[in-house]
Amino acid sequence: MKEKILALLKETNQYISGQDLCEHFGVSRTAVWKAINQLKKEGYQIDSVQNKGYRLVAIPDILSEAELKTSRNTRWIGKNLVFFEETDSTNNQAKRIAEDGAESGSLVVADCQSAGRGRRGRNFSSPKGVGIFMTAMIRPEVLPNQASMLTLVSALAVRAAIEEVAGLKTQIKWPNDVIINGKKTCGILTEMSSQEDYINYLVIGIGINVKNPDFPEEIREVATSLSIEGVENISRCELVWSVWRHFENYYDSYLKTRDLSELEEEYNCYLVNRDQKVRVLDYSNPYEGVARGIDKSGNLLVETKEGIQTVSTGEVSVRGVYGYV
Ligand code: BT5
Repeated sequence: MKEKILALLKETNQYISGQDLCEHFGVSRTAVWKAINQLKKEGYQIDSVQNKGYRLVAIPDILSEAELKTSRNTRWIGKNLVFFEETDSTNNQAKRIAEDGAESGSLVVADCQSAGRGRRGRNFSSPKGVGIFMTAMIRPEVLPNQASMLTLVSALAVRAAIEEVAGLKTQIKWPNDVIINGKKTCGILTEMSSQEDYINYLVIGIGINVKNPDFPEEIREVATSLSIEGVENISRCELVWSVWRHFENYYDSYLKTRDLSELEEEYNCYLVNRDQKVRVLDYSNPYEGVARGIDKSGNLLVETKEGIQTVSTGEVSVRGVYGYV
């Protein structure tokens, strides 16, 4: 009921009387009153005027199931939405629903995570009320070895969304970080369940620091948020859907060729360490070179004295020679 009333208030943008709401939804006055009170408690500013009714005055930044569902403007991602105030990891939840047969495009969103994960068991800081932690589960009809490129596709989508919603210029640190002024504002973790030549499902987990005023000591040097970069008042819901709208478009381009032929040029424009010295942390054999950009399979091309080395995702980390980027 709460969600339906919210949707109607958003749509009309005028006073609607309690009586009209009762009739429209076929419920009692008390039910309407309860729903309105719940919405107010969540932070919606609703004007109630006797003889006129209710009007939605302002929507604060609320990450909730009702707000997400009433603001979705994607084509297919998030039609099936699962929301948690808190969960261990949205990637774990997305895998659970995938195993239970959820449809491709299902989206899990959380306001905070108790066990947010990065790559290779690293931790991803996921405090309450300030960030976005979300995972889309898709069942792409591509080969397992074509799937890691979707991390790069997602990074493009996050970059475009941050520019659209916050007006901030961002760059991408290959393969999976979105960077503002040399610091990380978003990390992406793609995981897959596959057989030899078949993907059961893929989960794309995205964590964005939106309103974090500060970070734990151990990541203070490398992390930033959109508010630290000067943009307050961001609607996290708007940013969620902007990411997935952009993702849908980039994903269409990717599916045409099942590689990054159409996207490689754009990705390279935003690559933070293009033409910079990087250190490739290949465990057995670390080396330095100059990053030249990605190829159409999403590999990073690193020029060394021995020639161009092709670095594939998952195997190694790349660091700037003088710091994080
Ligand atoms: C990542 O790994 O950056 C992938 C992060 C993916 C997080 C999302 S949130 C939704 C979904 N659910 C999950 O459980 N995960 C996904 P990696 O490249 O390995 O980077 C991890 C490193 O980033 C850490 O070792 C820290 O140095 C740093 N870090 C941790 N938390 C951070 C944060 N909030 N912002 C910026 N850097 C952070």
